Amino acid sequence: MFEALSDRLDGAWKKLRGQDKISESNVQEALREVRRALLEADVNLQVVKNFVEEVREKALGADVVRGIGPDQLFIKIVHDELVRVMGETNAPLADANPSPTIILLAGLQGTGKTTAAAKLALQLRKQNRDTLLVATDIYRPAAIDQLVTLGKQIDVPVFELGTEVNPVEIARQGVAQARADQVNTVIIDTAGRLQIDPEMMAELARIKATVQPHETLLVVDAMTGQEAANLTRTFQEEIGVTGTILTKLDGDTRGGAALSVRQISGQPIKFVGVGEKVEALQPFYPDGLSDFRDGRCSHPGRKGPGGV
Ligand SMILES: Nc1nc2c(ncn2[C@@H]2O[C@H](COP(=O)(O)OP(=O)(O)OP(=O)(O)O)[C@@H](O)[C@H]2O)c(=O)[nH]1
Ligand SMILES: [Mg+2]
Repeated sequence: MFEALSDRLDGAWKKLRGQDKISESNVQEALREVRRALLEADVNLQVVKNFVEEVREKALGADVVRGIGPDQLFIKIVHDELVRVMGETNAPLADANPSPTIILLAGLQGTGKTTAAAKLALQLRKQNRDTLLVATDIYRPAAIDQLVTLGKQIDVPVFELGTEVNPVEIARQGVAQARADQVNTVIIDTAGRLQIDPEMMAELARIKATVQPHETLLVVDAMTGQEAANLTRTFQEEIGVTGTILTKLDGDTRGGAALSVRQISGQPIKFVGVGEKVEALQPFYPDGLSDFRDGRCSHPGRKGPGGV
């Protein structure tokens, strides 16, 4: 995901190669390259500013270690800062006791909520967790059918009450059903809107207040770029999220949304979507994200599933 970013970051290391130490003046140029690389990767401007400032302080305060050039030291500082911002390890999904674990999916239109609901159910099955999917999108005519079809495909039941019942009520009854059936996890799919819209937010807030989910996951399309930061902020302020699912990372994305979304929400990215198929969801491992491609970074970053 960050391949393009690490390519661009190469320019930053070059600024320090051959120097004998990191100084105010040479770090300035390297930082300018870092800033440019992040902006070109579509990381939000404010997030970039904070990031660069942190790296500057750490770079200037770093002790010189014999045998390690300033460029390598700088790579390590940038790497560590990326890992610090993104979190150290994978953040697992809640597993409530007593069950069911209640998961609410939220996000703008077309970001991949309905697909993610099915993908998540499939993931959970691998952990022997059975699920009930709940269809509350009564606004788009084919939305309920879409979830029902996905449910059939993966053999997971879907709770729906048609399009004439209020989404809050559908969610409430869906959770009651999961409880009665002693299902491990209930995943509530919700309607998306083109833009942040007060009605959508109010409805989501009502669903959340009613079902009291253990997880409220914001589904963000990685292609959203700069805007990802603003919408994350709004969802976080108005609804409150416990994590995000970043979708469409298989596309031509510059990956910067990951950094923005993580920083602004203050919550972990729990999964990434890497394709249209129901299998195409991976737990997100932040410590793998900044393995710089040319291998000069010695961090033993994890290249597991989702190691990007
Ligand atoms: N390439 C790719 N496509 C994806 C991914 N996730 C979802 N999609 C596609 O994105 C489109 C929208 O996905 P949906 O799951 O319907 O999105 P949604 O958020 O439920 O949309 P609304 O219900 O209209 O708000 C579909 O064509 C999906 O196949 C992904 O990770 N990669
Ligand atoms: Mg949908």
